[in-house]
Amino acid sequence: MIYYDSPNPAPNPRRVRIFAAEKGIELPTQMVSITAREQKSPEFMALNPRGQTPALQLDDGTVIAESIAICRYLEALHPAPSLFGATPAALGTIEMWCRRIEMVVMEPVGKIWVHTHPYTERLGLHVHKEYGEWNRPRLRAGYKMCETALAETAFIAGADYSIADIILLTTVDFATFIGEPLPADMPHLTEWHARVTARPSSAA
Ligand SMILES: N[C@@H](CCC(=O)N[C@@H](CS)C(=O)NCC(=O)O)C(=O)O
Repeated sequence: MIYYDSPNPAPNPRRVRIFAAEKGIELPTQMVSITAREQKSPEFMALNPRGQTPALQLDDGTVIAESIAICRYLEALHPAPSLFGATPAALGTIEMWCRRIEMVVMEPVGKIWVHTHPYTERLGLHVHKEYGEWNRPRLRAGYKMCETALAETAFIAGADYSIADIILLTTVDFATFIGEPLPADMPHLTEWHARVTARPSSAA
């Protein structure tokens, strides 16, 4: 098995590293440099036609790309501790939060990154500054949804730490890196961030 990884601040490969750390799984790793554009090399594109990290190549050659698909594979191999939910209700609630975070937090962060950040401008991507700016209040609204939920529960999908916390943590840290720190008027989200950052896995 080879895990094709990229260093921080890339948020998606970090999801898998945190997930593996929570489960105590060691992943034989090969680094792919995003700054050197190695993810767009013909060799890597043959593994993952999206030209993105992470990707996991199994011993029989099968390639699983998409961070959450890799985590699901690892969960099936190592069911305990369950991070996708051990009961039908937990499974549904965790999945709901994963989708919400992807759609209302990660999505605006990605748009702010691509459309306002000097790094992506240098890459010559198709940049629409106004659209990037329009996503800043969308991100705040996404954070507000999390803030309201975290007033009631220790973790984003309930009483237990889950994959949804991993998606939110990696997204928040990447947002901070691109100049969008957590809003100062969201104390529950700020406390949650300290709580999940205190876990040893967050160093991944
Ligand atoms: N939906 C994918 C997103 C993967 C992704 O956006 N990877 C970023 C690193 S965080 C990447 O490879 N960016 C470089 C590029 O798109 O060329 C996942 O969850 O794995």
